[in-house]
Amino acid sequence: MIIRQAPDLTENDTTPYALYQNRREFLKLLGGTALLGAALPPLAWAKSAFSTDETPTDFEDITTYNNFYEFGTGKDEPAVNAKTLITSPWSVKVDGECEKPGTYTLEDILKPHPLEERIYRLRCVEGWSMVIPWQGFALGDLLKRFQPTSKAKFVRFETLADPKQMPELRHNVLDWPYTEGLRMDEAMHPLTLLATGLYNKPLLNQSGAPLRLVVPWKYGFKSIKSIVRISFVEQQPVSSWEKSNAKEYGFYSNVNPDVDHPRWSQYNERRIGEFSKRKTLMFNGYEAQVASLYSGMDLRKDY
Ligand SMILES: Nc1nc2c(c(=O)[nH]1)N[C@H]1C(S)=C(S)[C@@H](COP(=O)(O)O)O[C@H]1N2
Ligand SMILES: [Mo]
Repeated sequence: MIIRQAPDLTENDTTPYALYQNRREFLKLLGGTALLGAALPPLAWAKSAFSTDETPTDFEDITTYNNFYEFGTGKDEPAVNAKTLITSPWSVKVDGECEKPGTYTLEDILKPHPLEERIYRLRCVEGWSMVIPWQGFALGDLLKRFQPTSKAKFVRFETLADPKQMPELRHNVLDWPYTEGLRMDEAMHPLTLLATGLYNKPLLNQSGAPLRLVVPWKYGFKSIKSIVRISFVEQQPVSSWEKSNAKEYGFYSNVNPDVDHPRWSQYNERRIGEFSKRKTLMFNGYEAQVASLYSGMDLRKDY
């Protein structure tokens, strides 16, 4: 087993927002939607100390093999159906236990935050995984701006729920809006990312445009897409998955090869694009960085 050293947290290797803005201007010059999927000149993204050096999964696989139940439960459906999602204008409602609640435009949200590249493993609870080169910034840097009070023990997130844009909302597969939550220290952890792009392109709708969470040491379903609401709360929130089946989906949902899902083993995983299976790593390989968050907890009970 490969044991990675914990990265140097003080290393500052981010891409300035100005550079990102220039790039956006540049992309506009090249001309709108024709660009999607086209080869783009590489931007000198500084690679985060948090990035894995494993080979990223193909762009095609990352953007056509998805879970986004609002657009259908088939893996191929979000890429086809999510075209109806309107991502501009976009705003995020911030409420609950904080000094600066309000409704913020996407521009307000993004402006002060330099984007950086983070190449992360993503492990779905169903037993497949990918390696995704995200662009984004630490969620904690955003949350601090809203000045959470001492009562804020958890953060709750909601995805947009608009039946006009999301065909699957007609069916009660899950309790909409899709809801997720993190403990405050998990939300503030420097690995926890708000992603705005992948492979140097703005997120496609199926990937959770314009803003999605990425919590790489937890099963993929914690990484909620197309976020429209962030709430600071005192009580542990109940996610859509926990509500649908609490025995199978707990609040923590840390990747853990020693704790099986009630209906299948979590011992190994299939990396999309690969044939043979590989062993699943504790905390999805981020043990050195996050194990201390759970010291003293029984991870069989708090699954
Ligand atoms: N709103 C919303 N977010 C979601 C989901 C979803 O169905 N709806 N699926 C989750 C699951 S189960 C996984 S594995 C990841 C998949 O992300 P990807 O499609 O970008 O690989 O998104 C998560 N976020
Ligand atoms: Mo998943």
